[in-house]
Amino acid sequence: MAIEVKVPKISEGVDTAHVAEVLVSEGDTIQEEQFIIAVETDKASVEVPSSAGGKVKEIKVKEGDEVKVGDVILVLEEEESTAEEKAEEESAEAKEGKAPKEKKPSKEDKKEKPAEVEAETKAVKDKEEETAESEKKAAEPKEKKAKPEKEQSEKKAETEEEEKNLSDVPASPGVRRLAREMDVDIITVKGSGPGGRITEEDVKGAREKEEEKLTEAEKPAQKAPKQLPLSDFSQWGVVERLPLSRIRKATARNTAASWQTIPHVTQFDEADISGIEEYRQKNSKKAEKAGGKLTVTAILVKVAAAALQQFPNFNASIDLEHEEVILKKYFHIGFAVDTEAGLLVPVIRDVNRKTIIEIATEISELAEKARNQELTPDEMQGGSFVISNLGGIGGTNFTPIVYHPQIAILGVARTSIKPVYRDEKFEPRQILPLSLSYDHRLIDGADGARFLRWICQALEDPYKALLGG
Ligand code: CAO
Repeated sequence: MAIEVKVPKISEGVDTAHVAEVLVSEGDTIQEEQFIIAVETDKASVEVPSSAGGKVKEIKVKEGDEVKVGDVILVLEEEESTAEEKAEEESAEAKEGKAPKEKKPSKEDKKEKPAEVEAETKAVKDKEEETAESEKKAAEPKEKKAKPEKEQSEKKAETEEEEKNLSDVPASPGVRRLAREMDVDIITVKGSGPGGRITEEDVKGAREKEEEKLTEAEKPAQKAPKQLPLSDFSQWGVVERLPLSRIRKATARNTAASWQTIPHVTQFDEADISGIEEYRQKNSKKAEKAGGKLTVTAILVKVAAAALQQFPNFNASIDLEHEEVILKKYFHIGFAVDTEAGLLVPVIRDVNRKTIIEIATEISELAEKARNQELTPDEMQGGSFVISNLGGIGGTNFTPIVYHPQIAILGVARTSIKPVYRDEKFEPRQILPLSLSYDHRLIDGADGARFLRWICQALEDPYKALLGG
């Protein structure tokens, strides 16, 4: 069902405002009370909360628009299972005297979700699980559900009060956002700006005061702020603030979640690809005829799929919640594409069933689509391993970040000609530097080294790989 979220009454005697910032994007799933736009009036800057939760289907306003009370801000699609339904279920269970069930993954849950969603969901779950409190909570719902109506009306009154108070707080949307990010209750902050306006410095000061109050034992348990405080750079020179693009925001979220939750190790090795280079030259025309370009990336995609077949733990995900390893019996490989809009990772499916020429053609098509921002979400989902080739640009090596919920990623640096001692003499050979970053929770160092060595040997002696060596 579609729900329209409209501009609420902003403050006494004010009917119109300018949209200063749109805080959500189409496709986002938002909660009731989540801030969706920031508006500015002659009197104040206010962040407007959503009157309902659901998936954002359409955003009807943009920055700079003038809006008036009652205008539609966005259209939501109601989520299938609302929080209320879940609460009812839990309440029914509590009535029957059952402890709330551990939520079993549904069919939908089991489907591979985009890494972005999974990374966020997992990070939240991990935090919840880490506290011993969560176990205690499992025994509590019965008592809590005994007075739901009273609680609901109290909560509503609290929210209304908060909303009213928030709209009175003299602070810009940027300062409000900083307060949220730093977990500072902006209502309690005393403004030092003109007319009592709250500045960034006031928020940072309030955060510092909060932290000073904590005992050493309490400090580690605090929620880490999304970012460390920033200075006012304009004190040292001219600065410009630009909004982060959607892709940049997703990359920032994903890489940070991966970095924080996956204990990374990176293994380095080198492959002599002189033979592969000969093969590439010989077959380049054939690939061109098929509409592709026979690059080292295409060959690596094929070799990586063969390596994943040999080492199933690398074609996996780790599920700590259920204490299981999920082995994937499919071989879908993503490859990083550098685009003007940012990093995108399209996925080639069933690589084990495709020829190198087919893979080369698909890489050319998907890379082109990525650069034109024409990839569909489906074309970026379901990968179980990623190859990131920076060799066309340069570099001797690098440490890629694992693409959560995968287990490993292969980094490819620039091929160079090096003297290699063979048959009692030095020969100029084409050497490809490779790096493998992997999740140490599932992969031990020896296995990481074996996996990467296997890839190097398959590049140096493809027949061995074909024969299952
Ligand atoms: N060493 C030396 N040269 C290399 C190379 C390597 N490892 N990899 C590619 N090249 C060369 C190619 O042979 C080609 O040379 P010619 O133009 O002379 O034929 C040139 O670099 C450009 O390659 P390409 O881009 O046409 O094709 P590709 O299949 O090698 O790469 C793609 C495709 C999509 C991987 C690449 O264009 C790209 O976007 N790379 C960046 C990936 C990235 O951003 N990774 C970082 C992610 S963050 O971890």
